[in-house]
Amino acid sequence: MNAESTASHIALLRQAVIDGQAGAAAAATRQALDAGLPPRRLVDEALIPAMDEAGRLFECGEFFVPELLVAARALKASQALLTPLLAGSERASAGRVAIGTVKGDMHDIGKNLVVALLQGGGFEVIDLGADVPPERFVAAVADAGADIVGLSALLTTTMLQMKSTVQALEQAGVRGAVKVIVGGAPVTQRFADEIGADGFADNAAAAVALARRLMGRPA
Ligand code: B1M
Repeated sequence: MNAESTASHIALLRQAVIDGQAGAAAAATRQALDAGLPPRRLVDEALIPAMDEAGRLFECGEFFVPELLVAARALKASQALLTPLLAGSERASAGRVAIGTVKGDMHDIGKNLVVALLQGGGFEVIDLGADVPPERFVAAVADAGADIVGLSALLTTTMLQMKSTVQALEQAGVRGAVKVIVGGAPVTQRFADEIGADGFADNAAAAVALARRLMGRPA
């Protein structure tokens, strides 16, 4: 496929997401995959830039929450087709990760990408969803034996829940049994250090490399 055709597949998908057209986003994804574009390229060059653009339009007052919601729905229509391809077929053996977006926070697109790539990296993933209170993370360690807890937050207000979750793990006496990794747009390495997390990753691929390192495996 030539560069022009690749660019046009990517532009079509990106625009369908920004416009909140779920059907068009799914169709553009299928066409791009049929044309041989790798799923990771569609995520990195169409889906993430589309949400960044939606965020920019929201910030400058051209988009409101309903537009963000339909854009997110369109992205998920594409993501549903890409996730099984990203997750691959490697047998889960690298470790067990319980992951969720913290309490009060409904943003789950980035977390879902981290889930897909962790699965692709051979991890068994317990996806707790969004708006997850600290006690559910504690239960995932105490009852389900998670080796790693993954916390995602997209709001400067909810990232404080990461600290509450680390404290809840300490209070439940299970902090020593688990590694905590954190990520999401407002989260930084400095914040991760401040709250006593074991690691920070600023994108989904880096989260997999970090999880592997924490499990004593080569990244
Ligand atoms: Co909201 N929202 N939103 N939103 N939203 C942001 C985050 C915001 C930056 C937009 C803006 O103002 N420019 C802003 C936050 C401001 C702040 O706190 N400083 C904001 C706001 C204000 C809000 C509301 C308060 C709006 C309102 O109601 N007035 C509200 C809050 C609702 C709530 O959660 N309680 C709200 C609602 C929503 C929707 C529901 C409409 C929708 C979410 C739909 C969904 O997720 N199901 C939405 C969206 C879509 C966005 C933007 C536009 C896009 C987020 C996204 O999906 N990015 C966002 C603006 C932006 O980020 N550009 C915005 C793409 C995604 C792939 O990236 O999630 O960063 P990201 O994930 C990356 C990395 O961060 C990392 O890997 C991922 C892949 O590379 N990563 C991890 C993520 N988690 C990780 C965990 C790890 C490791 C890495 O380890 C465990």
